[in-house]
Amino acid sequence: MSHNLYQRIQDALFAAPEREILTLLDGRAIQAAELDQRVAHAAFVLQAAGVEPGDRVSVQIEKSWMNVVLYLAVLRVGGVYLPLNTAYTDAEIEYFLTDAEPKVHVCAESRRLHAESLQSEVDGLQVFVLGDETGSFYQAFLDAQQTHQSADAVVARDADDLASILYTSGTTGKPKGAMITHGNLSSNASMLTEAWGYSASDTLLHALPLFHVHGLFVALNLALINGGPVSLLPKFDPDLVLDALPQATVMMGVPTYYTRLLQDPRFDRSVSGHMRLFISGSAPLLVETSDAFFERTGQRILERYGMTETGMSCSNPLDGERRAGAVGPPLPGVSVRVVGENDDVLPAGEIGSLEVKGAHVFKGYWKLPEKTAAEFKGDWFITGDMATLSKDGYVSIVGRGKDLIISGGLNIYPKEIEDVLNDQPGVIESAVVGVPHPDFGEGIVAILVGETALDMAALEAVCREKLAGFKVPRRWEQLDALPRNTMGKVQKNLLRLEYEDTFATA
Ligand code: MLC
Ligand code: AMP
Repeated sequence: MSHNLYQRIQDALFAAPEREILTLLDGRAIQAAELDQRVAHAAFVLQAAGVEPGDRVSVQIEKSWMNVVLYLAVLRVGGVYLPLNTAYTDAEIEYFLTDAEPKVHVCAESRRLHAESLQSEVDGLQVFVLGDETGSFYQAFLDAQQTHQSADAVVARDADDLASILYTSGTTGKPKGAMITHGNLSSNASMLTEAWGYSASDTLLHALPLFHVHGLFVALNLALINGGPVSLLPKFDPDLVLDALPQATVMMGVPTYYTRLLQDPRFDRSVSGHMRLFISGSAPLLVETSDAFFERTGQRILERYGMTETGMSCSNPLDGERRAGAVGPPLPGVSVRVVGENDDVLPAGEIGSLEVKGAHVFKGYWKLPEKTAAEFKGDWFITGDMATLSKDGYVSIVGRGKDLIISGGLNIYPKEIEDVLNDQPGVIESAVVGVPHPDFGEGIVAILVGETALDMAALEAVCREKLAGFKVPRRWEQLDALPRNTMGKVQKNLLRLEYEDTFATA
């Protein structure tokens, strides 16, 4: 039996071939059987480009129906899908492509020349362009459609075979490729189906980007393995969401989506009352946001918890108490434990490091066996999050063991920014911290020590050139020295306190 996730999706599509499975902003809709046919044509293009099972296909494009088709086509041919945030700079892309060595890279026309310049570094790399129904990949797809050329078979895959590599940064500063298997994706989608009562009669309002776990694997996979329609929005925008809500039953988002919706007086019970479920994740949902949402709509947002390496691990219940400030019990098939500094499993209520175990846990980091080994204890994966487990089995994320900022649901590792800053002339050292931000949850502050007065505008320009825009600090400060403890470690907690009001009125 093949464990290719696409096989499961195809079975669901064929169960109701005429169902409008993808509905688009311009009013067009793609029926289920038609989606499978388009996937087969795109798969033909990939195979014609030489993509074989196990080959990586990296993708940095704007969200569109063709992006969905491309993702599914990569699964269908047994390739490894490697999505990249559209905000990543050329410098960041160079790192990902030379590390992952894809056979095919698909990007926007504006990124083509840079991608082609990497062909000398990445053996056999082919570059395609895909815009909004434009570009060489789209043209090849249309040609395949017109000449009736398709890759009809879904390539057989084992549960342990790779379906995707998602890069996630780390405290060492360099992003690591998390290797995610067909079995990981399939088991996580099954868990969520059960936990959230998801079915073909749900319509998903899809406003998330398609290049991270949340939009791609939690949202899209869940809807598609159930054969449920997806209302595909190009991005999160309150106007678009309000237009799409009447047709939807389920919405997923990062907390920023919900705080922004709450700022819109049009968002009330009359537009949300019919919804079955609002789900939040990727960053902590503040109790005050959860309560304000409940007051406005009469519905409690269901908060869940996960990460790139594991997919989803915990969720508040569909029925039963959705506890604000907690992420709920582990999902079916997931085990969790909270451990102390001596590796002892802690009793209920005590704060410790959260570890998870289950079929959803990834296979390891791409080309980094030692790093992989360091983050596992046997089958237990060390999440790097600090948590408590209540007597009745609810997990609460209370902090991070890792030095991580989460802004608008996007992870930012301070080390990556500090490395860039520390390399600049005149900079002696730097510390980057996240402080409360009313829109993004956390906003970034850079604190520097310089040989002389530093030119912050110039430093910001360097960051913009090297790092995606969402990683660029929004406040810049110079100090004579960074606060350190007796061990010489920078006391970021003091810096966070000092600058905590920075964005209070943002
Ligand atoms: C954009 N900007 C951000 C930002 N997003 N700044 C900080 N944090 C963010 N998240 C900056 C841009 O750099 C730009 O600034 C300016 O905001 C406008 O850009 P934009 O693209 O027009 O912004 P906007 O559309 O408002 O996007 C904000 C957002 C988006 C919150 C809607 O970031 C978003 O959809 N976030 C979701 C991310 C996500 O999918 N996370 C899941 C990860 S998976 P400038 O100055 O550069 O021009 C995961 C696991 C799990 O964590 O559990 O799910
Ligand atoms: P990523 O590495 O991008 O997949 O981000 C995963 C991290 O996001 C987790 O390790 C947590 O720190 C954080 N996260 C995800 N969901 C939640 C949540 N509901 N509450 C708090 N933190 C969360």
